[in-house]
Amino acid sequence: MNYSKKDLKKFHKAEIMIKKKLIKNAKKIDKFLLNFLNKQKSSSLVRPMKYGVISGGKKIRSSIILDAGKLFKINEKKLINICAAVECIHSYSLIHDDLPCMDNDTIRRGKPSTHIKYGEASAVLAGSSLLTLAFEIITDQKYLISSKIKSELARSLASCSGHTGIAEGQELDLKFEKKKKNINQIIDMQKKKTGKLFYFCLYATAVVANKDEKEKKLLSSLGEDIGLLFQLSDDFLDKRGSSKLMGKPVKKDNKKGKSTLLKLMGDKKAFLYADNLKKNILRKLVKHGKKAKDLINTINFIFERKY
Ligand code: GRG
Repeated sequence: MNYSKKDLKKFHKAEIMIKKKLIKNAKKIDKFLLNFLNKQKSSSLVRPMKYGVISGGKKIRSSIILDAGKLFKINEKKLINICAAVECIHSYSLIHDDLPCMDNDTIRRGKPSTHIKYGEASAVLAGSSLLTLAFEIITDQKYLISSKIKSELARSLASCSGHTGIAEGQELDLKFEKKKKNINQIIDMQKKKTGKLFYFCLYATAVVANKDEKEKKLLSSLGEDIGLLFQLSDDFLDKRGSSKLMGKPVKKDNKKGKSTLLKLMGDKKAFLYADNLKKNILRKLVKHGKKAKDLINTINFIFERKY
C-alpha cells in the first residue's frame, strides 16, 4: 500500500506516543511491584523474582487493562493491582517457558533467562512464587475494591492461568511440535497459551466496572481475540523480526517444528487473517466512541510492532 508523507508522519507520531505510554505504564507497575515486595518479609527468592518481573518487558497487558479501564472511566488506582498481578503471571509463564524442559531458551528480554542467571531450581521456585504473589496482590487488604469483586477476579485469574488456560495452551503447544494440526486446533492452542491472559485483562475491567454478564462475555472474548492477534504478530516476528529488538532469539519456531497459523497458511493468508481479526476487534469497539482511542492505538501497535 502507498502512503502519503502526511500519513507516514501521522503513523510515526502515533508510534512514538504509544512507546512513551508503554514506558510510562511499565514504570508505574514496576514501582508498585517493588513497593509490594519490599513491604513483605524478604526471602532468597526475591532476587530471581525481581529479575523475572521488574524492569523488563513491554508490560503490554497492563496497558491493555488501563486502556480498557478508560472505556468505563475507571480510576487507575482501582486497576493497578490487577495490572501487577497479570504481569506476575505473565513473567512466571515466561520463566517456566524458557526452562530446558519447555522451550529451552537462554535469552529473554535481552538478558540471560532466569534459569541461566540463577539456576533451574531457583527459576522454578521464583516462577511459582510469582504465580502465588499474583493472588496476594489481587486479594490484598489494602486494595480498595469489594471482597466480592476480589474473589471474582481471583477465580477468573486462576482459571485463565491453569489447566483450562495458559498451562493447557503450553501443554498443547509442546505436544503439537512436529505434528500436523488443523486451523481450529492451532487457534484453540494459541487462544489458551496467549489469549487467556488478555481475556482476563478485559474481563477484569468489566468486573471492576460492575458490568452485566453479557458485557463481561463480550469484553473477555474481545480480549481473547486481542491475545490471538498478539500471538500472530509474535509468530511473524519470529520469522522476520530482529532478535536485538525482540530481546530474544528469533527463527526458532521452524527449527522446533512449532504449529503456527503462519506455517499452516503461509505469509500472505496469515497476514490477511490477522488483518481481518484486527478489523473485527476494532469494529466491536466503535460503540465506545472516543473512549476507545487509547485501546485502539494499542491494538494497532500490537499488529504493527517490531518488538
Ligand atoms: C500456568 C501461567 C502458567 C505457566 C506455565 C510455561 C507456560 C505454562 C506457559 C507459557 C505461555 C507462553 C510463553 C506464552 C507466550 C506468550 C507470548 C507471545 C509471550 C511474549 O510476550 P511479550 O512480548 O513479552 O509481551 P515481554 O517480554 O514484552 O513481557
